[in-house]
Amino acid sequence: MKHDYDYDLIVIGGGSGGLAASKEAASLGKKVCMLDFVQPTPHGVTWGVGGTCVNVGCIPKKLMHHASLIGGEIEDAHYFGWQTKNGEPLKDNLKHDWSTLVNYVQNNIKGSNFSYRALLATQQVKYLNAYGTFVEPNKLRIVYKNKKEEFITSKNFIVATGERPVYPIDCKGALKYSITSDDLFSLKYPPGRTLVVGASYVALECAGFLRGLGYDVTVMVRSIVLRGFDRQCSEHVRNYMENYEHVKFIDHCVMKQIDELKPSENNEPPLLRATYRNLDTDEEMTDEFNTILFAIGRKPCTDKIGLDVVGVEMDSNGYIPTINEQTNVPHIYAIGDILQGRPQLTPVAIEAGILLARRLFTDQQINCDYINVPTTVFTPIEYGCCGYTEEEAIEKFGMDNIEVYHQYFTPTEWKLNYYDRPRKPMNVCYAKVITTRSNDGDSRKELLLGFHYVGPNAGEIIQFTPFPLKMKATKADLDSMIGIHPTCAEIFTMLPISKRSGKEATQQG
Ligand code: FAD
Ligand code: NA7
Repeated sequence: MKHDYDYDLIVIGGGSGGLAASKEAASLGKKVCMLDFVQPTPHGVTWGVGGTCVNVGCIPKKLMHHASLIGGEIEDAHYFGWQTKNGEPLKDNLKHDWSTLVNYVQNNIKGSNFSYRALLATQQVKYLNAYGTFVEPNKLRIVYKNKKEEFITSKNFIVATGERPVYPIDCKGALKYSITSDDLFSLKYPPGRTLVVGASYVALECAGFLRGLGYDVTVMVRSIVLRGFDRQCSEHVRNYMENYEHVKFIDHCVMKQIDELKPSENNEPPLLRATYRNLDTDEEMTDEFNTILFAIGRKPCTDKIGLDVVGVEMDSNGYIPTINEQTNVPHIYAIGDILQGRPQLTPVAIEAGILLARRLFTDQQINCDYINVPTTVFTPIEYGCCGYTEEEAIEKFGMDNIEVYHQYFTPTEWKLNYYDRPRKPMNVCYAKVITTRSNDGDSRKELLLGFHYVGPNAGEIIQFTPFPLKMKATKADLDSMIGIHPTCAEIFTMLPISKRSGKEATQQG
């Protein structure tokens, strides 16, 4: 039976994955509609097309991280001869203005929203700023901001609705008085004394840049920092933040209640009282903060879009299991953060979206490869990694069958006057390569398994490490590379010391 659908493809969600899939399908001559609608945060914050990455994720986060790094550079500038016209150190004449940063960041975001809309128009993607819900297998109800309702149909669907931050269910006052990363990047007032609840990468990144901008920051950790990342590197990041950036950490505690002592007025932050509980002792404690930011995880936006009506299977947390992005309902696909067990990163959503569109509408049948996806945590000392963590390698291959090569080092740029550089001490950067172990010590038989790097420009350095991992290169291949001197990346070309040898792994000289 022939059906007359409105579109060949409807994409629900205009974030990293949805935009990429829509544009690719349209470029292949298909009739495509992309829906994107942002539900406001409890504080009424909303944003334009582009999804999490561009509006409330990667981009504003990286800009604010960079703002904090600039402060660090200015602190050190006098060792390099820079001073004010009166001959004073720049750092003594430094003050950060939150509203200037927020304004520029928001202008940048609005520029991106505008260019996405323009690109969608030129690429013939029908963009609707409306919320979509399945009502039949091939039919959506769409609702615009003004509550106007329409129905549209399509032969194929891609669900790319992403995630939103969760609030705790057991902390009184959280919804009313606290914020999440969805509010932070457009916050009207300077955050002031801040409590960040949560210890994963969103939490530590926000804590890191706020501290770098000069705010007093405390992180509340329920169990461990950076669950899922290499333990040694995660602890290294935490220790750096604690010892050299003076971020405070409260361990084994959870929030119980937030009370407002003074509301926000005239762009000044409010004053809040946090009541929290120690999980070991059950002791209850209170402290005062201007801002309480919850970064305790994110929830997939899959529960209110009629997936149950059309029979799309989800797990108990709302993530969608797929085989090559196809759900159990053959004409409904899913990409991005809502996928079960896939890395939740922008380039992953983009790659999956583009390849899926090509598979749907051309003969090209290349699947998205979710293995060896590199990532970076943009904390004050950055951490980039790709491949196995040390724990995963031990679990998979056994302690006796892996080798861990490592080295602490100091970037050349950090060496001037190092004894007087509180945030850039000697040998605080770290590199680690995990390999399989050869019985006879022949590095040509040591297969590379994982790269870990803690130091400046981690994202730039770790970006190329999937390549040797995908090519199944060996430690000998790595050793045969000649470095670029003087750089941080060259550390990976000179890692002779294995943990097993017990030799000192700090760089001399
Ligand atoms: P999203 O980008 O979230 O887009 C989903 C869109 O669908 C949203 O606009 C949503 O409003 C819309 N939508 C939802 N339901 C409907 C509906 N029913 N109808 C219409 N529209 C709907 N990743 C990195 O790679 N690098 C980073 O440095 C990085 N930093 C991050 C920092 C933060 C603070 C956060 C929160 C995330 C970060 N990420 C980072 C993760 C990255 O942002 C996500 O992996 C990526 O945005 C996922 O893309 P997506 O297409 O799945 O969903
Ligand atoms: P994650 O990675 O799910 O981490 C959540 C963090 O919050 C983690 O440290 C949790 O600790 C902690 N958590 C969870 N619930 C609570 C409560 N109730 N109280 C205190 N602490 C809690 O979430 P993120 O938001 O950081 O990142 C999600 C994805 O978004 C990420 O993959 C990026 O791609 C973007 P735990 O270890 O469970 O004790």
